[in-house]
Amino acid sequence: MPLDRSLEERISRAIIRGAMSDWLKLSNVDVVIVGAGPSGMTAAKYIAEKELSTVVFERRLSFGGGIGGGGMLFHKIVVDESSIPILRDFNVRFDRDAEEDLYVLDASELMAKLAAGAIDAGARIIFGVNVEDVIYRENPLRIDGVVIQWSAVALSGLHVDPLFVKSRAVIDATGHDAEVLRIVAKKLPETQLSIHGERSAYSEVSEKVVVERTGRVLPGLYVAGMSTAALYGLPRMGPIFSSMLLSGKKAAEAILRDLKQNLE
Ligand code: 48F
Repeated sequence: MPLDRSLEERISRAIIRGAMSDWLKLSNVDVVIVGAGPSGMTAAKYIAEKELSTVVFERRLSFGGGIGGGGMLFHKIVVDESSIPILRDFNVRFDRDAEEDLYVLDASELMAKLAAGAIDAGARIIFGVNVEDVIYRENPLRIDGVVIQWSAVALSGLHVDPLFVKSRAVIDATGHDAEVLRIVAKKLPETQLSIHGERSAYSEVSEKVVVERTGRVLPGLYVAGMSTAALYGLPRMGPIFSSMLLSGKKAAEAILRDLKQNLE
């Protein structure tokens, strides 16, 4: 090794080598999760801990999605008891509300620990990457991966061709806009997918039906979190997060089941 390399040169070489080594592995993974919000990070942990290669692409430079804003910027969110086992899996602390049958937790702790849980299970969370399209195959039709671009390029408006990531399953965990599903509905009309758009708030119903409808949308394509409400025209629920955690876990279970079947 030349001894005369400056620290600046060595910094660059280490970053480039580390990134390229990771990206070579990321070009073909078992599962791509789009969006590092609560549903995406929950799904990531439960998939990755079963030894499937799992990457979460997040267009922002931070994880958490809608968690960080708490309830109208108050730093708390709530859950009901249905998601307590998931909070325990991620080691998230919570308090029972003094009067209501609800549990209260810090938004910052939930963000940090969902991310830590996913990463410790072996998932990669890659920031600053926008998923702008999917890869598909025909006869039979299936989603075969995603098309990605740096968020900074998307924001710049420059015409730069993207790159591809092949995967056996893709989860749309992009939240209220259901971005991946919208692209598929528009560009692959033969899927007959239509996005109904989420309805106004009805938390009690929404918390149940979002979880019920979570799962496979097409071969290779799954939905979790608020994308589910957007897809099926379900009501929103506001800053109660049980359904986001349960939905992420349910999407993970659906993928684990389907991918296991494919291997048999
Ligand atoms: O919105 P978000 O938190 O989705 P979620 O998991 O949870 C919803 C709740 O936060 C809350 C709620 C529940 O009570 O109503 O809003 O359904 O996280 C979605 C993440 O996906 C990223 C986005 O930046 C956010 O962090 N995202 C969205 N579109 C893309 C994307 C895209 N095309 N490529 C990459 N990341």
